Amino acid sequence: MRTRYQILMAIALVFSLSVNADNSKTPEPCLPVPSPQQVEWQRLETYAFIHFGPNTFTDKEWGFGDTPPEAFNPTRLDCEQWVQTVVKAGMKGIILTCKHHDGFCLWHTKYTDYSVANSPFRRDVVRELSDACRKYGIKFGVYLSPWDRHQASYGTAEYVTYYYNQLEELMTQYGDVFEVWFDGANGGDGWYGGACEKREIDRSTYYNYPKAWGIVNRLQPSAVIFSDGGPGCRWVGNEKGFANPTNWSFLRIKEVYPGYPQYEELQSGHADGDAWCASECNTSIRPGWFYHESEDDKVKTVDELTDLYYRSVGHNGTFLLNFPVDREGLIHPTDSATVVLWRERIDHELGNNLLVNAKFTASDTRNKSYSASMLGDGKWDTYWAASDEVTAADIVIETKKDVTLNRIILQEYIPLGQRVKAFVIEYKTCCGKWVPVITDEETTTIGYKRIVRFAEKTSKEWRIRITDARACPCINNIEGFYSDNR
Ligand code: FUL
Repeated sequence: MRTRYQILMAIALVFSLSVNADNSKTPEPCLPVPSPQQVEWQRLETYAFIHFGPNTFTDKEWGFGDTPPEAFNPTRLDCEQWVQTVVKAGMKGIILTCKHHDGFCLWHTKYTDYSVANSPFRRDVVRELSDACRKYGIKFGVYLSPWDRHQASYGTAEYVTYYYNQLEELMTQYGDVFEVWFDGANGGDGWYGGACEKREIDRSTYYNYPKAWGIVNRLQPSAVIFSDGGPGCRWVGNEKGFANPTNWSFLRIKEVYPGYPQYEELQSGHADGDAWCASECNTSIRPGWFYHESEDDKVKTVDELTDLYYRSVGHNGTFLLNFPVDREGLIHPTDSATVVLWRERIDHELGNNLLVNAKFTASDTRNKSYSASMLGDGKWDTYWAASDEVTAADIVIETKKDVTLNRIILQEYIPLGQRVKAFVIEYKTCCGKWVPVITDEETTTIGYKRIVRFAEKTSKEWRIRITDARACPCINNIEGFYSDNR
């Protein structure tokens, strides 16, 4: 039995909704919302990682910091070859391990002798890569390992100052930086400088990350800061390159820090998070992050990479694919050939939008500026929106002739937040019945981009039923494709 109080509250709620709803206006943002930098970052969709350093020459993944600089001696290093490969693979930026856990610096830093400047190679790799990125019009990003197994001061306050100084060098001397990577593998125990010695640090406080992030914000205001818990973007909680189909771009931001133990949560984000922090799905094209000759025949296949694209970009994340540069200083030919073929595959699968001339109508439309016809116009900043009080609505798509589809792309207009909680894709059968398509993934969140693969169906009428949302849905794009690769 409802109490009189509950009934009065329900009436008050309905009344206040109808008083506040003003459907002649732009929808109110549904908090949390992304910053303009976060939106631009997510629209990059795919970009590359490069792991390169002494480990390349010693066949290790985690160097102890005791490899002499003489070991670093690539014979044909060519950053333009890296960038050209990445550009051909349709990726929009490169993040370089300027310093990995072994502490060796790939730039001419004034704070340590342990750098390329004292190797036979001598050249400043960070300079050459950042110049090449500018030349070819792609973005440059920085990975600077907080953990350092070379510096004798590691574990003391002196090291943290050293770390900030290095960050400052990288943020001021190499032009614009689009992303800065704060690795969650940030030390505590193990080998240092070749000695088996433990230095306990408290991962959540030692590095004073807010201070480091302040340096980035001051010197590179448009850079997005990556760590397990953002603040710009978050690790996705695995190193396999995928996000869960249900993927919120939110975190309970105060709970998560680099090295956060409950990292599996990051695969879906926090549905009740209070800050915008979308996921970046990182993985390597080979089993290791660094080059090992023994992995030359273990490069991921085009099929595997394509699947990961659907489960990263197509699950509301970005895709950060690593290339272990080899001992010559080049991206290995197998890796570069594979990644270029991968992009051709994606363009083949998602290049021909069969809904481009379709008619879109919606069961509810906020006002004529937000008409469903916007859904097919290919523009980023026009969108269909429902009325304020509507959190479930249908979009019907009609094509002139029958089309066969097995992929649908849906996008929310994220500057106003991530809203959709559940949806269903349907097609109309020849006897006029709406039937859901068969997919093995849950159809819950959409976010910046959701790509649903399903068993192919042929129809002239399709329907996207948004069955639940945090606020009135705002969708800016719907596309449909047929791929002969099921
Ligand atoms: C991890 C590191 O420990 C690996 O060596 C690699 O750099 C990967 C991208 O992040 O946390």
